[in-house]
This record gives sequence, structure tokens and C-alpha cells, in this order.
Amino acid sequence: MSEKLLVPDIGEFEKVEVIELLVKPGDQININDSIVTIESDKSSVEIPSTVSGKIESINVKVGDKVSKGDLLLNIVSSKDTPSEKIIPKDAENIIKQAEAVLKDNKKKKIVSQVAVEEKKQTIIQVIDKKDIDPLETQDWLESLSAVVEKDGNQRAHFLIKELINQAYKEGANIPYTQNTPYINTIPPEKEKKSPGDQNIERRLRSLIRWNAAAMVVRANKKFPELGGHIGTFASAATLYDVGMNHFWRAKNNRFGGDLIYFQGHSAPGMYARAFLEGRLNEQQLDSFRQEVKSGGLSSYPHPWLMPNFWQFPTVSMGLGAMLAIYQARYMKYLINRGLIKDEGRKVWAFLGDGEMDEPESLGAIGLAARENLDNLIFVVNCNLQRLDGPVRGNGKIIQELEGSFRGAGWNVTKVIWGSYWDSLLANDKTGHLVKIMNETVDGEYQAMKARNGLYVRENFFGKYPETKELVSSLSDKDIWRLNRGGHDPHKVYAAYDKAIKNVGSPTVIIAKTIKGYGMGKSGESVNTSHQQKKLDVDDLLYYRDRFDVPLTDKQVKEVQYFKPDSNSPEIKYLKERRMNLGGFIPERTTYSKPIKAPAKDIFKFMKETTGEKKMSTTMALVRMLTNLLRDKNVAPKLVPIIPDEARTFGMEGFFQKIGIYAHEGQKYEPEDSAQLSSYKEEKSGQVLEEGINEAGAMSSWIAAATSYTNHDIEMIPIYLFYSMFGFQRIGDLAWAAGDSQARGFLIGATAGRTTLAGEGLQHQDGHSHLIASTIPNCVSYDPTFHYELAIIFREGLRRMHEKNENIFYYITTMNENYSHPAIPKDKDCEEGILKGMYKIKEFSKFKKTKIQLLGSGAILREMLAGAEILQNEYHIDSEIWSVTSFNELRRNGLEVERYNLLNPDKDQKVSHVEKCLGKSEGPIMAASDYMRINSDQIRPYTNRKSFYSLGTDGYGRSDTRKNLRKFFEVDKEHIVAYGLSVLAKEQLIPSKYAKEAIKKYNIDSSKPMPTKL
Ligand SMILES: Cc1ncc(C[n+]2csc(CCOP(=O)(O)OP(=O)(O)O)c2C)c(N)n1
Ligand SMILES: [Mg+2]
Repeated sequence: MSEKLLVPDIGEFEKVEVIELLVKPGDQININDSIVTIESDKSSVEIPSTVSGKIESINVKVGDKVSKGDLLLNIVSSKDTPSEKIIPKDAENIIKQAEAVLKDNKKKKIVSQVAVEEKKQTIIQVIDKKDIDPLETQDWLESLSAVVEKDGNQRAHFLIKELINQAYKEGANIPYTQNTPYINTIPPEKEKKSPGDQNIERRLRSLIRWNAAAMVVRANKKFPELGGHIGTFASAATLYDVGMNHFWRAKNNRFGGDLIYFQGHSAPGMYARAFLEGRLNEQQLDSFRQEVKSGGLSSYPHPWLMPNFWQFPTVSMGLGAMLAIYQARYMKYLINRGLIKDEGRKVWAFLGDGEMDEPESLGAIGLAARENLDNLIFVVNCNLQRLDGPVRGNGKIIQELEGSFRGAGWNVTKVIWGSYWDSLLANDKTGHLVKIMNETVDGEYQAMKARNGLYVRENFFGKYPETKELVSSLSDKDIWRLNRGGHDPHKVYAAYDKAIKNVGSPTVIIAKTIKGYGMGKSGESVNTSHQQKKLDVDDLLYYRDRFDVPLTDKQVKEVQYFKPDSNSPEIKYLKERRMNLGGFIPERTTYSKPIKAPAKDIFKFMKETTGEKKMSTTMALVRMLTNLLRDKNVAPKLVPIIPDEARTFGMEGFFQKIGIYAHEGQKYEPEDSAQLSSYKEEKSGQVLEEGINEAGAMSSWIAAATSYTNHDIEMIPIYLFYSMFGFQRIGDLAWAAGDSQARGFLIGATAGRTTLAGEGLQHQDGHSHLIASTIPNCVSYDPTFHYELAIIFREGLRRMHEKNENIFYYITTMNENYSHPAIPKDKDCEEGILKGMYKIKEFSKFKKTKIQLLGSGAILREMLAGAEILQNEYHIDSEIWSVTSFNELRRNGLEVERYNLLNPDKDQKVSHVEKCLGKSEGPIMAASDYMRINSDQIRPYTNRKSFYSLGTDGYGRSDTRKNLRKFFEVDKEHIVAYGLSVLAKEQLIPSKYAKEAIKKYNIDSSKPMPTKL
């Protein structure tokens, strides 16, 4: 049966151009196959077929303008897709509404059936904080205990919730309690026991502690400037060891591996363990923080410096927390898209309590809960200290964090007290012990651990007669031995076990420890603990005795490492534990398959002129991505990432085409459901729509850009953002991306100081390329025309994803619409585009005076227009160069210059700039939509030719593009006037021409520099 296929609802657009026919008469197509691409001046979308069948005739051609309801094609529908199946969207909406009303009515009915008598007006009020009826209280508490015993915690929790709900309905003012008492979340009887050999584990832990401290001390004995930390790992050793011995599964050929974000300055502990494992030798430990010679151990986790060891850079505080959250989310994304198997892998992040002050540390915890990231476990090491002193001297960091995480919806486990406290807490019948625990602030807790047992007896237990009595039979030594939860392997094991079994929410383990644990008077719980990198002989002897390290006094004085024989029970145990867990951690490996870059002609259409049609490079990019989505190798690997700006960039067509990732799918009908580009969230969605969250979007990008190593699957992340809210906003993450050897595209859209016209000072970007240039493995481009963009982008795909170079691309695109020429015929053009510059045009009519004009990005077109005026009105010849990347030109120049200086006797190399300009005629004038320093970068490589820069130094401001370019002196008129002035200065023409031009174009030579305005 023949059917008509019409243009669907395309939102507010009318008369939209058909730019591509994707089918022809006779083609057999399926539902949802794209049939034509249409394009407004802002975005392009593909129209999918709503029937399967054979195409009879096509009613439109490229260039036609279509609106909703226009006939696109006739199709003979297949038998298996009877036409009655397609219910028009409007009708479908009506049916859905009717169903909703019915459902609503039903609900109301049920409610009315159970409607209780009118609400009582009595309001429960707490009159007195004191218990007015202890017997009644006892009854309730006993009932609760009985429920816990008979039906378990879940049931008890349910009943309490119901009671609270009921009280709320009755009008009680329910106080929100963000905190539980200052005791462990897991009661002793609920602790899962560790199957490990505690004696061996303790011995191993002691050796790791010793060797970690020794490597820092030895390094600083040799070179006191090297620095390092002992106190951090000393406080966290148990937290790491329990994970290493029992929980963290390594990547191998059967399993993807858990991902662990180690706290940055606990790195010595990881090296010390790797030493016992036989992965590092003494010589390597002795090159801790001496990384210049190969084989040195990096100060902190840096994959760039130790690419086979470290996986995640974490030492810039706060980044680890965010990156881990988005990593866990990205892992679910890959699973939900069917790209990796769900193997129950976990992401663990170790964080310092001081580090939790960073806005980034807590900034994304809401997302983790919202997305039900039960593959995520945070361990916050609360040693109550940061660098300068206590984290919350007057408060309690553990309680504060508990409140924040509980409020955000996390599963919170507090590990505060070690096992020695269990019997005391069990005997605390009056509740006074818990009362003091709640009342004591961190400053006091810290001070106590810097003193001794007697001090604790008097100042802690001594607060109430009941608690003083509680410890009367304990010696001061016993009191001193009362340990903190984070140092107790039993408590830590139980917490980890509970965490990995938790379903539906992320877990945070908040563990209390002592900074500099075991370091004695030199570093234990003292304010200067963080900085301690040297231990004198007495301290070392104390440390040895404290952890029973089998070294003689002489060996201690020499700060020798200790490694048991490889056949010793300790080493055998250590290795066996790791073998059971699949291998060693941390370890960075890559087994991903490269992605074949699309054929060279994939963007052929972009090498042709757009003719009359005007478009921005942002739009050209979106067109290109739409094309890429048809490449079967590339399409599934693309990860478009947008922080709430899809419509700004004309990317709304992606919503329907590939869907927005949402772990719960779409539980609602979108407001615009009848439209072609309606908002579509789905579980297997491909777009990461991050909301207004550049740091989160960048974290997602990093997760995807390192997918090749963390998940062994090469992906192509493309993060599009307002260029001003890119490097400037998330610079530290971009630096970490470089360290992580990220591969992918960053697109600074709506770029340029004068090109994003109306948005003003905070939006107009005149320096993102400069920041990009500071990252050694970031390759950046500022293209003007669509063929430049296509060539750059394809090369990026080839270099990063096919050849697996560890680089990432930053490309700026603009929102100014103009027509694009065809690629010049010159055979070196493509190579020039990639190297950073090529000659785009030459005016050589008069053969008298010549100037070299270099233009980049938005300002190249001003250069071209200026050159035309110079030729026509002043008879000046010129060569115009399109500079696609001043940054790349400079890098090439630096390298060549260095080579030449270091090889004075060899054939001297020539930089690309010199190749282009070295022998050219006339002075050089360069301009971009960025600060002058952007084009100044190539000044040294022009073979000492005169070089002048124009640029947009100064704050941006709102105005038209024309006025802005005039203001910043980069418009064609300024180019002409400055060009003439440059020629006059070089004594190639009389200065009167320059003067005349300045007058003619109303250029106020007394106007201050734009930087001062
Ligand atoms: C963004 C950032 N700011 C400052 C530092 C310097 N710094 C290194 S460690 C540290 C204190 C860390 O305290 P905490 O997080 O409690 O870790 P702890 O050593 O106590 O486990 C500081 C401020 C840093 N590494 N990163
Ligand atoms: Mg701390």
C-alpha cells in the first residue's frame, strides 16, 4: 500500500532547507532510517522514516525549503508494518491523557475508601527535653529491639519511617536529624569477620609502614629539598591494606578490575607495598621524587610520569572525588549502552578529611546519589588534621561529613572506634560514654592522641563519674591502647564488606584515624605532622619498636629498608592474596582496539564551497558530527558531552537521534514530544547532557577520554562548551586530563573576543588558546573555514583514536555565519592546515610593494577583506596566510630551533613558519581574535623579518561584531591603516598614505589601548 511521508513537526522552524537526500527511489528502508537532512540557520537534523517499505518516488531535492506537512516521498509500505500501526502523535497524546485521567480517578477512589477521620488538631510537642515517661520509652525501645531481632534492620527501619510519616501527618514538627551518634555504624555483633591471617597482615603492614617512611627519610637525607610525606600514609595504612588483601580486584583477561583513586600524598605507601611485591626494587625506592632520570618514582600519582603504574592523578585536592564520581557514572553509561559487561566492578576513592573542604569534593555527591551509583565507594580518612592544623577543631568533621552525605542520599558507614572500645561501649549502661564521645570536639580528640593514657583518663573519661568508673580497672597503658576505627583491620574489613554489598546508592566510609600514627612525639597527632619528612634516630628507633620491624639498631640508624625473603610466609601471603584478587594494583595497562578513522573523503562536502549559504563553524562541526554518526566504526564510540548548551550549538537534533543518557530512561512524556527533535532521555542514550556543570562535564570527558585504559575500550569524547567556560573554568581538570593521557576533542564553541557579539565581558574569550598552549599534549586549532575544520578533525581522529597518540585536541568554533570557500587547489594546503599555516590567497597585480598578512579564526576574513582594499585602493600586493594554529607553529619553531642549536655542525632544519615566510617579501602583520601574544608566538621564527601583531587584548564587552572589531582594532579598516603604517615604518611607502587612511576610517589615534578601557 502506498503511503505519503510528510515533514514532521520541526518546532518553531519554517521553510528549512533540504541539504541531503539519504535515500533514492527503489531503496528498501526500515522505520527510523534517516531519509533526508534538513538544516535551519542554526542546526541540522535528519528526518527518520515512520514506515518500512520501498521508496516509490521522492518529492524534494537538495536546496528545497520545506515546512511541517510538506510531502517528502511516497513509499510502498511493507506487509509487516501495517500503516494502522502508526498512530499520529497528537492522537497518541490524547489517548495518554485520557489514560492518565482514568488512573487519577482510580487513585482518588482508593484514597477516598481509606480516607481516615478528619485530621486531629492535636500537635505532638516536646515540652521538655527530659524523658517524661521512662517506662513508656523503655516499652517502645524494647519493641524496637524485638523487631530488629525477629525481622531485621530493614523492617525496623521501615517501621520507624512509618512512625515518622504518621507523626508528620498528625502535625508533629519532625526535627531533621542529619546525624547519628558518634559511634560506629556497624555494631560489633553485625561485623563480618575478616578471613585473613591477622598476624601476618599486621607484620606486612608494619613493613610497608616502615619502608614507606624509610624512602621519604632516605630521599631527604640525600637531598633535603625533595620533600615527601610520612604522616598521611601512616594514618591510612590499614585502610589501604585491608583493601589490598581482601577487596580490590585487579584487571586481567577475565575481569575489568576495580578502579582505585589513591589519596595523592599517600603514594609512598603504594610504592612500599610494590617493593614487597617485587614490582619495585631498592634502587627505585631510592629514586623517590627524583624523576628526571628514567625509573624515578613520582612524588604523587601521575600516569604521565609512571604510565605503567598510576592510573589516576589525584594530588590536586578535590579532583579525585569528582573524577571518581564521574568515572563510576561513566562505567554505568558504558554498561547501559551495552559497550562493556556488568561485572560488578567498583570505583573506590580515598580522600583526606581536609580535602573534603574543596568545593569539588562535595560538589558532585548529589549526582552520585541521584544516579544510584552503587559501584562507587568513598573512603574519607579522618585523621582530624589537614596541613596547618585540625580540620574542625571546634566541631567534628566526621559528623559534618555524615550530614552532608546522608543528606545527599549516600549510604554512610562511620568507622570511629576500634575493637578495644567494644566492651566499654557495651558496658556504658548510663549512656555517658556516648555522651562524652558526642560532646568532645576534634581539637580535643587530636590533642589527646598527642599526649598519653593518663591525660585521656583525666580529660576524657574524667568528665563524668560514670565514665571515670567505667575505666577504673584499666591501666593508663590500656587506655592508650583504645584504638580508632580506621586503624582496626576488623572494623575496616566489616565496613568494606558492607560497602561492596550495598545496592542502589553510593557508599561513603568515614574512618577516624590518627595522623602520623606510630610516629611518636615527632609526628603523631601533632599539628606539624603533615610536613614531617625527616625522622631522627630516636624517632626511627621508636617507629621500629612500635611496629616490631626486625631491624638492628645499626640498620635503623642507616635507615635500611626491610624485605623478607621471597619464600617467607609474609611475602608468600602477600602475593597469594593479590593473585587471588587477580593481580597487582595499581597498574595501568591498555588493551583497547584502535578505531579506524573514517575514509579521507568522509567530509568531502566540506571541501566544497557552501556558495551563498552562510553558516558558522559551530554549525559546520555539528554537520560533520551528524555525518560521523553514519560511520559504523566511529558512531557507537562517539560520546557527545554538553553542559546544557545543545541548543546554543544547534545540537538538539542529537536528542532524538542518539538519545540523552539517563539511567532510569524517560519516566515522563516530554513537553515537545510531538516534535522531531523532542527531548529524549533513555537508558542507552549516547549524549551526556550534564546540565550547567562544566567541571562535571569535563570529568565525564576525562572518564571517556581514558576509557581505553580504564575499560579497555577506545571512545571518542567530544565535549562542546562556551570557550570562555572551558580552560579558564576547569583548567586544573584539563591539566589532569593531560597527565591522564586523555584522548578526545574539546570544542570551545562560540569562541573569540569579538565574535560572540552581545554576551559581554565574562563570555568573550580572547585567551583560551593561550591556556591550551600550556598543556604539553594538548593540540589546539583556531580554524576559519569548514574545510580546515574537517581536515583538522579527521586528523585528530586518526592520530588519537587510530594511531593512539596520547594527545587531545582543542578546537575553537565560532557562531558567526558566513559562506565558506572551497579548499584551495594547492597540494600543500592540507599539510599546511595541520602544521598551522598555509597561503590562502595572493594579490600580486602591482609587483611594487608587498606585505605578508596572517589571519586566524574569525579575523582571517577581516585580513582577506583588508588585503583587497590594500590592493584596490593603495596598490599594495599581499600574501594572505590562514593560520590555523599559532600554538602548533610555535611548538614546531621551538623544536627546530633547539635542534639547530644543539647540532651546530649538522644540516640546519627549517621551521614551518620560516618555510612559509622566511623568503617572503615585505613585513609581516598578524592578527587573531585572541590577545596579541597569540600571534606573537611565532615572531622568533620569521627569519628576523619585521613582525607586527594585532589582537584583542583587554576586557570584552557587548556590542555588534563590527563595533567590537573596531574597538579592538582588528577590523578590515584597522588592518588597512595599520598595514600602511607598517609599510611606512619599513620605509616602503610614504607615511602620508597611513595618515590618510587613519583619517579616512575615523581612527582616533589618541584613544587609549583597549586594555585600559
Ligand atoms: C588543590 C590543592 N590545594 C592544596 C594542596 C596542598 N596540600 C597537600 S596535602 C594538604 C593537606 C591535606 O590534608 P588532608 O586532606 O586532611 O589529608 P591528610 O594528609 O590529612 O590525610 C594540602 C593543603 C593540594 N595538594 N591541592
Ligand atoms: Mg587529614
